[in-house]
Amino acid sequence: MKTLPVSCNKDCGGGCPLLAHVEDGRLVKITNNPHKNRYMTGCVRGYGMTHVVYSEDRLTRPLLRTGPRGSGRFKEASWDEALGLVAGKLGAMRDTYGAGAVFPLGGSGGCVGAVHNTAYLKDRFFGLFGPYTRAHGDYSENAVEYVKPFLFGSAPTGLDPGTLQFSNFILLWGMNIYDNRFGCETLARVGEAIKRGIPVIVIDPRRTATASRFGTEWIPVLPGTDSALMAAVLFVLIEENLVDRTAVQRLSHGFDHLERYIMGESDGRPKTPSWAEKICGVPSRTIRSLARLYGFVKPAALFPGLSIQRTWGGEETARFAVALQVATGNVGVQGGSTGGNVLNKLPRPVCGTIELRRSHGGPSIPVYRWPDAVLEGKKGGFPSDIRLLYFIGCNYLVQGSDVHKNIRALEKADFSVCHDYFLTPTARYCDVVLPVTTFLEREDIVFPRSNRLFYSHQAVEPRYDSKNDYDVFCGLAARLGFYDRFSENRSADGWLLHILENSEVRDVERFKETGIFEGNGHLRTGLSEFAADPERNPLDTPSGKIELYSESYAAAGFSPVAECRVLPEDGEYPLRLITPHPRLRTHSQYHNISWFRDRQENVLSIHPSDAERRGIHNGDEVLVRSREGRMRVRILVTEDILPGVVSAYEGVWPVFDDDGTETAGSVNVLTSTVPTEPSMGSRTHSVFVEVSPFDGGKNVC
Ligand SMILES: Nc1nc2c(c(=O)[nH]1)N[C@H]1C(S)=C(S)[C@@H](COP(=O)(O)OP(=O)(O)OC[C@H]3O[C@@H](n4cnc5c(=O)[nH]c(N)nc54)[C@H](O)[C@@H]3O)O[C@H]1N2
Ligand SMILES: Nc1nc2c(c(=O)[nH]1)N[C@H]1C(S)=C(S)[C@@H](COP(=O)(O)OP(=O)(O)OC[C@H]3O[C@@H](n4cnc5c(=O)[nH]c(N)nc54)[C@H](O)[C@@H]3O)O[C@H]1N2
Ligand SMILES: [Mo]
Repeated sequence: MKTLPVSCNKDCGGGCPLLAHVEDGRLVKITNNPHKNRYMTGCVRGYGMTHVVYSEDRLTRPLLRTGPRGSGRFKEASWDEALGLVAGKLGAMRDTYGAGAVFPLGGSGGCVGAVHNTAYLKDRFFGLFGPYTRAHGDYSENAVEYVKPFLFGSAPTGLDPGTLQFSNFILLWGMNIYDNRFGCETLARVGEAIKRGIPVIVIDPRRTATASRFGTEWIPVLPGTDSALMAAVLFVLIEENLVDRTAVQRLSHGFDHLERYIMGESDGRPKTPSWAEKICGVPSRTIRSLARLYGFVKPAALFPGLSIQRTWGGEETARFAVALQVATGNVGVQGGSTGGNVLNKLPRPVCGTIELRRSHGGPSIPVYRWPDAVLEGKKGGFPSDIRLLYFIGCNYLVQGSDVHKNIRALEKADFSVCHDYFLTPTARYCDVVLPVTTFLEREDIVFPRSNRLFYSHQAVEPRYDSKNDYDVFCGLAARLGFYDRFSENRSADGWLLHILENSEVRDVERFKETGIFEGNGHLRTGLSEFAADPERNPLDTPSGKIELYSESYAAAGFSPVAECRVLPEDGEYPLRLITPHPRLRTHSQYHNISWFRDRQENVLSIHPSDAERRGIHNGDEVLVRSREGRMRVRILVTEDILPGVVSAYEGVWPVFDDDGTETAGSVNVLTSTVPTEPSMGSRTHSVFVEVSPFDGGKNVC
C-alpha cells in the first residue's frame, strides 16, 4: 500500500488536503493528509471520491450522438475521429460565421488547480482560437464581485479563518458552514469560537445544522429581504449612538448620504425595525437586540454568505454588509472582517497557472443569461448569433436557471460538445461527449482558500480511454494549427514543472512529499494596512476610502448608496422558494452516485402552517409551480423553516414525465434567468412558487 497527498480540486470553496491510499494501482480509500494542521479537514465528498473514480457510469470512450438530442443514443468513437469532428466543426464555424458563433461555457467543475483547471484551459484554448463569444461573471458571487470595485477599488478582501480566534462575536449571515465548504478550516475555527463561549448568530430562513449545532441564536429571515433587515440594524446603530464615528470618518466616504436614507430624510421612510419587520419577517425586538450586540461587542466578524446576494437586489445586501462593518468599526481589524466576500481573496504564495492573460476582444454575455443569448441572438439585443456550444467542467442544463429554456437552447445549437467524466444531462444533449480524467488521475497544484499551496499527486492511471482536458485541447489545437501556442511545447506535467520552477516553492521534493506548502502568515485580515493608516495606504477608489456613496455606481441607474430592494410579492405564487447547496453534492456532482444519492434526501421543506393550509401531510408528493415550470417532489413538513418559505436543494438531475412536469426534484425548472441588476447576476434564492397536493396528474394545468 502506498499513500500519496492529493487535494480535492472542486468548485466548493474547499480544496482540502487529503491522502490517497493506493494498493496494486487501485485507489482503496481517501483520508485526511497527516501533514495538515488540526483545524483542516476534508469532507465526505473528498473521502468518497473512490465511488466516483470507480463508478460504473464513468464514460469510457468518446461518444457521437446518433439519436435525437437528449435521447441518450450515442455511438462510441476513437479519439481521432471525435477530435477530427470537433476541430472540423470549430474551424468551419469560424470560417463561415466568425469565432463569435462559438460559445464556450463552464469552468467551475475542476477549478482550483494550476494546470488542470477547466476555466483556465477553456480561456487559453478559445483565446487562441479567435474572438469567441465569452460568458462573463459567474453563478456564485456575481453581485458582490460587481459591487466590490465601487466600494474598495482593487484591494483584496477576506480573512484567514485563524483570525476568528480574536473575534468576540460571529455573525453568519446567510451562510451554512456545516453543510457547505468555505475553505477547509472555517468550520473548526467557528467551532472553537463557540467553545470560548462567544455568541454566534445565524441568519437564515432555515434552521440549518449550522444554526442548530454552531449557532447560539437562529434568526429566521424571509429570503431576499436581508437588505431591509440590514437597513434596520443600521437604523438602530445610528439611533442608539452605536456607530463608530471615528472609523466611519477615517475609512469611508458617503456615510452621511447613507444615513439620510436610513433615517428617512431622503425618502420620508425611516428604516426602523418595525418597518423592516413587515418586509423581512424578523420581529423588531430581535432586530434591536441584534443591532445592540453588533454595536457593543468588538471585534465582531460578519460573514455575508453568498446566498444573500444570489437574490433580487443582491447587490444591495452586499453593499449593506460592508456598510455595517464600517459603521461598527470592524473593517480591517483582526477578529473583525472585511466582508466584501465570504471567500478569502487574500494573496496566496507566488505560483503561476496555465492561464493565458490577454484581452479577449470578442463579444461578451453575462453567464446567467446564456440560454437567452443562444435563443435570441442579435435579434434579442445580444451581441452575437451563437451556433456552437462548448461545455467544459459544468452541467449548465441542470445548474443554470430555467431548465426548460436551457434544453431549448441546447436543441437550437447547430453543434455542441461536452467534456465530462459522466453522461450528465448537459452531455446527453450534446453532439460529441469527450471523456476526461478526475483529479485523482492527474498531477496538479491546488489553490485552497488560504495562504497555502497543495500538491495533488496522480494516484491512479486514467480510467478507460479518458484523457486530461489539457490533452484534449492539445489534440484540437494541433488540428486547428495552434498547438505550439497552446502548449508552448509542454506536456501537462511539463507545465507543472515550469510553474513550480517559477513559484515561491524552494523545496519541491518536500512539497510533493507533504502535499502542503505554507505561505507566510495565516492570520491576515484584508484591508488591515488601509485601516491602520488610511492616509498612507489609501484604496484606489476616487476618495481613497471605502465608498459607501458612489457616483460611478449610480451611473448604471441605481442608487449611489445601498438601499432596500426586494422582489415584490406575487399573489398567484405566494411561497418563497430557496434552493441551497447540498451537503452531499457539489451542485449536481455525485447525484448519479448511489452511495451519495441514498444519503441526500431530495424533499421540499415547508412549515406546518403552510402545509396545513394546503391540506398537505408529511411525506406526501406535491406539485410545485412557478411561472417557469412544474416539479413533483416529496414534502418534508418541518418547524425548521420560516412560514412562507419552501426549500429544496439544488443539483438533482431532472427527469420529466410526458407533460413536462419534472419528477426528480430538479429545482431549476422553477427558477428564472431574469437576473438581478445591475450586476446581471443569479437570483436563484428569489423565486415565488405555489405548492399543492399532487393528485396523480389531474391538477397539472
Ligand atoms: N457541500 C457543498 N458545499 C459547497 C457547495 C456545494 O454544492 N456543496 N458549493 C460551493 C459553491 S460553488 C458556493 S457558490 C457556495 C455557496 O454558498 P452559499 O451561497 O452561502 O450557499 P447556499 O447553500 O446557497 O446558502 C447558504 C445558506 O443561506 C440560506 N439562504 C438562502 N437564501 C437566503 C436569504 O435570502 N437570506 C439569508 N439570510 N439566508 C439565505 C440557505 O438556507 C443556506 O442555509 O458553497 C460552496 N460549498
Ligand atoms: N437553483 C440553484 N441553482 C444554482 C445554484 C443555487 O444555489 N441554486 N448555485 C449556482 C452556483 S453558486 C454554481 S457555482 C453553479 C455550479 O454549476 P456547475 O459548475 O454546472 O455545477 P456542477 O454540477 O458542479 O458541474 C460541474 C461538472 O463538471 C464535471 N467535472 C468535474 N471535474 C471536471 C474536470 O476536471 N474536467 C471536466 N471537463 N469536467 C469536470 C462534473 O462531473 C460536473 O458534471 O450552479 C449554480 N446553480
Ligand atoms: Mo458557486
